[in-house]
Amino acid sequence: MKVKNNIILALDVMNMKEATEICEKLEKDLDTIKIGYPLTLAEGLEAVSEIKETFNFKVICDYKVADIPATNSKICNQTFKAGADAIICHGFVGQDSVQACADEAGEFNAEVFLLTEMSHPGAKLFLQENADAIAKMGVDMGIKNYVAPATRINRLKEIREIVGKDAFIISPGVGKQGGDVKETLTYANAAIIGRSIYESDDSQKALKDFISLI
Ligand code: NUP
Repeated sequence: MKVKNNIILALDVMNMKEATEICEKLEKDLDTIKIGYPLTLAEGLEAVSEIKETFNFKVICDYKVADIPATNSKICNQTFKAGADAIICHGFVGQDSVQACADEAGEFNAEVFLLTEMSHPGAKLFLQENADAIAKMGVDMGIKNYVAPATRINRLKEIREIVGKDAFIISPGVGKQGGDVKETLTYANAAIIGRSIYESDDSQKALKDFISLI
């Protein structure tokens, strides 16, 4: 995946009106948007189709898919049918569940991002000790895209070492969660940034400020 200015906007607003206004303001400097449960549960999966129809954005659906393979297939099927270019799935559920997502993505010429370690403090409790194994599993499976934390640069670096230089890593946790954009992009291909941009009084300036730091 190619990401303009190496920044992906996490569009976690709760209605389409706000989502559209932000997209209009930022479309010159962005080409990739991440939509998660907040907007999807508020507005339905149509939020994905609407963004795809209105803007020239790639859309990554952050549904952290984490179910049995049969259910994962159905979740991915609906998401890709709505027009998503990629979906984020959890790795802790194991190879068969991730493979179900990858297979469905293959049917739609779409992509899967494998979530390794999450960015919030609570990820240290259970996820961190298994994150390297999750990343290794992804490599063994031929997964090319990963999500790894901007909040713990050493862990981002270690996960980069496991997945290799050709893998595509997107990294959440820049800004509000404390991660630094420049440092993050030393190891990640793109930073995912949400609240620091869309909660700003001047979201255009907030985005440009991040871009100027890169
Ligand atoms: O480990 C993760 N951390 C994280 O923050 C995996 C994620 N997918 N996210 C998402 O990235 C989170 O749900 C939100 O959509 C975005 C970060 O947003 P913000 O902290 O910049 O507002």
